[in-house]
Amino acid sequence: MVYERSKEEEELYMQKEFPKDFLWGGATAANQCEGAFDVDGRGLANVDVLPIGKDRWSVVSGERKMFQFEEGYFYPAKDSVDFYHRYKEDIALFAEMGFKTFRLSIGWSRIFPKGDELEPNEKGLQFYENVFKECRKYGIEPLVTITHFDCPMHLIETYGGWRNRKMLVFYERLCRVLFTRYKGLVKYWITFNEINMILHAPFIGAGIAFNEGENKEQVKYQAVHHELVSSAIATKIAHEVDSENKVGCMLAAGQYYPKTCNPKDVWESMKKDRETYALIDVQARGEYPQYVLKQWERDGIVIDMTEEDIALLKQYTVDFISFSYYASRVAAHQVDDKELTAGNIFKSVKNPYLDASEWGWQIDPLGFRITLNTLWDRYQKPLFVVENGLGAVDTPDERGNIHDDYRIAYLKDHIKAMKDAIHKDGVEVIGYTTWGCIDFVSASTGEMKKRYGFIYVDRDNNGQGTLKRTKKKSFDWYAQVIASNGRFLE
Ligand code: BGP
Repeated sequence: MVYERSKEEEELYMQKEFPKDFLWGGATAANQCEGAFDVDGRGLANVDVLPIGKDRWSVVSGERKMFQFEEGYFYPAKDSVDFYHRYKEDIALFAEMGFKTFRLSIGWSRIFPKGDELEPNEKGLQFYENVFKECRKYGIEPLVTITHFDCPMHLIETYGGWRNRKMLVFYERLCRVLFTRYKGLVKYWITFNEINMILHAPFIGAGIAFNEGENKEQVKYQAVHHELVSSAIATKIAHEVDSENKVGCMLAAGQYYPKTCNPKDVWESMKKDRETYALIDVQARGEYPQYVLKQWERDGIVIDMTEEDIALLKQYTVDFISFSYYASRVAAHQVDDKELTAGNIFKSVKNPYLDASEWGWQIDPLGFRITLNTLWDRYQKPLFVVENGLGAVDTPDERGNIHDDYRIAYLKDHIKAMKDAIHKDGVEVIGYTTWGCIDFVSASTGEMKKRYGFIYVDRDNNGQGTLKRTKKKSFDWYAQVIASNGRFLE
């Protein structure tokens, strides 16, 4: 669906830029780009033992315990695209596009290989210090996700991951080390990537693998509580260590539309949206919303929560709200499986008014504007779009060039929609990092084939390839968008 505008809107649109210090850039995640899974002391992590193929989802969802590499499986994150050894080359390319910011995440088991050590692994700390200094060399502001699904396997096998309150100690230790070591190098932090993902993919959201017969909702929400308190503690420490620090929460967003005006469908879409926002309500407002407490009552969920927890949540709310947007979704009170389409982990009823990507993710730039407005209305805190992009099959032509006009079209329409949210709706947006600014491993499928980058990487789903980096057509296009601060969008 092309983002339509009236003539006068187009006129107004073309005159305006984005805010003066708007943070344009691109986003990555350690587990999807670094590779070097066992280099310089890095310990085994949950994100390493996710195989590509049909069994991946059972591991991601915590239904199947796969705590080690097993015969007969391929694990794409072991090497991925080797950002660990090639970060200088990659950051130079990001700088060539004019990035103002670069989003990356910390591999927890690089800093604490087992997770419960008292002292960090210096080689891990040195790696990220080198990366941040490389960014600053080009005037690029690092935007650091402390946990982008990573959890050391030792913490999972010994303590059960985030279901165990001891994780508050280990995560606080990690944060204190990061904030102290990188003071002056990093000031934008995100505590947990897509914290709502824990409700759908608990093994990557919270290092949870379920035991036979246990109450999964009880386990998930207790783990959620531990992460929310940890996020508040991280916010407290970040501000104590450096008053310059800005801490954000992060959710996988995308407005739910009711399938019809039947009040039952509208109610269903409101419930699904609340599922998306519930945890952010806590991180942004400082307390659990009544609808969550009532749901726990109905479902017999009893959370171990102390007075101190409640006080921490209340006092240390976030400075900004960051989120991923790929697609809007559709909810209905009665759903027939054949109506469903794919989406970022969450299934959605197919929207007949929208086109979809090759992976079935619906393309809805106006939905992006709607989601921006909903989040702004709900929280009235600065918004940071930290993931938006199109996963597509990019095929080099006979000369090795990639003509990803489809990706340019997707990004152009979404940036236009974001611009309207800012200039016509008054939404405060501080930055935009496209997802997967360089090709690497897909989180949901483990594929290399599902490419998001402005930079093509020669590697296939089986790990074959030279890892050679090649600029796509969208590389120069995005460089112009940034250079013109959003005026150029043709
Ligand atoms: C989000 C994750 C990212 C990224 C993105 C795209 O859930 O925060 O890690 O992977 O989804 O999804 P995919 O890689 O499955 O196409």
